[in-house]
Amino acid sequence: MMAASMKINKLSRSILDADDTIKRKRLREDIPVNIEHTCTVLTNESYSEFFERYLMTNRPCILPSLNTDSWNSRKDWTLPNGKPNFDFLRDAFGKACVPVANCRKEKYSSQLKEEKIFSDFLDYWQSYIESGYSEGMDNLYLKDWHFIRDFSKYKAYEIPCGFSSDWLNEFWDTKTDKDDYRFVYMGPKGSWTPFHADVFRSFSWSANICGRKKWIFYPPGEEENLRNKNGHLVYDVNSADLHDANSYPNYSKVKLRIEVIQEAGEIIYVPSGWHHQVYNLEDTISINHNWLNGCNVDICWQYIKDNLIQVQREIEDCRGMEEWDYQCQLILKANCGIDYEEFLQFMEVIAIKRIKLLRESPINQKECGSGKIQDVDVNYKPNERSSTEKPNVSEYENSAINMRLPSDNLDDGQRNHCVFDLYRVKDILNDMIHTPEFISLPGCQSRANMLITDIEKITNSFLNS
Ligand SMILES: O=C(O)CCC(=O)C(=O)O
Ligand SMILES: [Fe+2]
Repeated sequence: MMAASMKINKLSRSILDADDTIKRKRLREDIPVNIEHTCTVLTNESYSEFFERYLMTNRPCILPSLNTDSWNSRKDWTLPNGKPNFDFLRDAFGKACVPVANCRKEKYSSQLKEEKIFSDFLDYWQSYIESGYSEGMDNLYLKDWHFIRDFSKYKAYEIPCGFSSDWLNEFWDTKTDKDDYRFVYMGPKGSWTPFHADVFRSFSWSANICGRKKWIFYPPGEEENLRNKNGHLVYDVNSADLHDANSYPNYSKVKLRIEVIQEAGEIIYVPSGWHHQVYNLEDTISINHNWLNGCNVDICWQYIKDNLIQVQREIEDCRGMEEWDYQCQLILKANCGIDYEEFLQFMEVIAIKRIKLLRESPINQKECGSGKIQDVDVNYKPNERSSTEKPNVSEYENSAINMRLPSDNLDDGQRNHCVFDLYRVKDILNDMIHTPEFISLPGCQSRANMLITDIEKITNSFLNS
């Protein structure tokens, strides 16, 4: 099992100066018509620039293979000719149970999926290659394999520093019903992923261990033109159906579609809410993560609120029923994977870790409180809290989020990052406490208010120092 970890990188102070920076920087007018191939090697030194240039602006880019050249997976999983090393993969991981999609079979607007033993999948893949990718055979795609969860001791890769502010995995690692958003994909030439945007409208990054992918992107908002008359998103953006104006009445309004090829070793960064469809142009293996942080948490929160509105519409006819709001939250959790109370827990976990870090590492010990707090590792399990219990900072400090905190005192750049994160959480909390469905949840309003007060206390002492 992988211990939860958080890495705090350095952010320049300028990020804290303009309060509206994020939304201002995401303006639709300056969406590029091409995906930039940067030469950025993601290091501690380039972190702040990458953060401001791509994460805050929510613009995609492709990063060079220098970022993955040292990964074990690139050495062990591939042959010198760039093809997958089937023998290594079979010996090392053959017994694992893996999710496999059938790219030729659509079911409920996604690909039909089944579980397979990994060595059987590899046998299939090799025979498909030997058949010359016969049309008569299925095209199977291993996807969404929680590889790190299954093989945590094998260090397949290192998370590139530009992607390390990852609240999503940081939070999910603290939960008892652990889940994560760290995946391996393996598919033969011609395998593909239908049109979608990522879970919770998170970011994703995807690194090609071997092979090549073609990505087709539509910037946020453009997907509205790719819905049929019933409001369903098209499954395949290359389908001829789109040209039938009766079925897809808004297709002619599409302004921008961007295609890009990602080569072996390169990493693509997929921003929040950018819908995409992906093809493997060769036998391809990739590693990807979904992640969220202060740059896109507002997009995620808006997405959850929009989902609740949809749920409310669906069960409008029983609005008079007892516990209608509660039922809506249950359906929201089922549809979306999270409900309002859990989203509050998410914000609490993220904020309280940072408050703790700033308290442990104050610039001015007298102003900021008690100075060094002991490292603790006890039993806090966020999802066991009943919604009426109020959290407080000390409760989280005495908690078993087995976290790997920076061992030394934070430097200025890391403190800036914590403050940036806390500002972003505070923005969300301020929106929550003005949302009627949130206010009506027992105990949540006071928890949010308490956290806002704690955040203000620590960030004000930081700014005044
Ligand atoms: O590589 C693929 O087939 C899909 C990957 C994807 O959708 C993503 O990384 O967001
Ligand atoms: Fe995706």
